[in-house]
Amino acid sequence: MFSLRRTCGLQKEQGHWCWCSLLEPTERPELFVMESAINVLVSKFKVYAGSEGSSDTLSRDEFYKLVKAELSNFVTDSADPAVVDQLMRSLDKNNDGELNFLEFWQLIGHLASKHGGFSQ
Ligand SMILES: [Ca+2]
Ligand SMILES: [Ca+2]
Repeated sequence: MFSLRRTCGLQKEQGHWCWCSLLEPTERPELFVMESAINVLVSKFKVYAGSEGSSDTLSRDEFYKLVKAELSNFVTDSADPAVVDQLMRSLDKNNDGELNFLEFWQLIGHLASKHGGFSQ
């Protein structure tokens, strides 16, 4: 399994050398899988954050929907609004009532660590 990496380089096109972007094969499947995982997290965040108010942050309702639909196996009592409220307050470091991506990312780190059996 391999992926394609975009680089810049000199390439001969129609008899002339030009500076173009090239696609090169790279054999780094592990990195590719991790990059895909990051892509999924970012695009899911954007989908939920984009439903109301600022598209860069999750409102309480957006966060509630995301947790319920996407993280219900990892977040205990994810259907309980009080639990999700408490969780949101613990992540909302600047206390603006919204979660930006980095505030949200703390939850992913915490869940991943717990899932992997690492000490907290
Ligand atoms: Ca939003
Ligand atoms: Ca915030």
